[in-house]
Parts: sequence; structure tokens; C-alpha cells
Amino acid sequence: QEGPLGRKHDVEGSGKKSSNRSWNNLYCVLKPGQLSAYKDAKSFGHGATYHGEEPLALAGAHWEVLTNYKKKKHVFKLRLGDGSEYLFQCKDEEELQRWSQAMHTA
Ligand code: I3P
Repeated sequence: QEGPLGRKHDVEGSGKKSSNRSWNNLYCVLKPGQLSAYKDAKSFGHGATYHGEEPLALAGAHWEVLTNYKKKKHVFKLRLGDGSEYLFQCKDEEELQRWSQAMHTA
């Protein structure tokens, strides 16, 4: 599964609020056990991740759809094994379903 998603880094691994809290539109690519982010599909083609960041390791990660999140729609939260948390926004319900299913099996 791959495609554009909004992403916000909400909580650092240390448990404190992340300092850069803005939403970024990123091209996200899910492979078994890892979620990588690229600036766009072209960067993905070149294998250059967003800001050179490492893929997020999904071992021990927990994922949930934020049905009560008021600020934005179609948002899911990913909490990694190290305690850091990211919010992801899909463009519509169909995309949310698609990502949900993919995250479930990743
Ligand atoms: C953040 C940006 C985010 C917002 C976040 C702000 O400011 O406006 O959209 O999250 O609020 O800190 P900046 O772009 O200057 O980093 P929401 O869209 O979820 O409100 P927060 O700090 O309350 O998470």
C-alpha cells in the first residue's frame, strides 16, 4: 500500500510532545514491518526518504482509527514500540479503509 497521507508527529519516543507539530503531506509507503515517508512519488522513485528519515518500524506498534478526533476527518494514530506517536490523515473514508486493512496485515 502506498499513497499520499497527511502526517503529524504528535509524541516523541521520550513521551513528551513533539516540537514540530505541523501536518506534512507525504507520500507514504507501507512494506511488511515498516512505513516509509517520501516528499512525493518522485522521491520514492529515487529512494530518497523525507528529510532522510528512517522508516518507522512497525514491530510492537499499535494502530487505531481516531473516530472521535474533531479537528480532522479520516485520521488514524500510530504508536510505535518506542512510545512515539504519529497521526495520519487519509483523504477520504475509502482511503482510510484501504490503509486500515494494509496496516492490519503489515
Ligand atoms: C501546529 C499546526 C498543527 C496543529 C498543532 C500546532 O503549529 O498548526 O496543525 O495541530 O497543534 O502546534 P505549527 O504549524 O506552527 O507547528 P492540529 O492540526 O492537530 O491542531 P497542537 O500543538 O495543539 O497539536
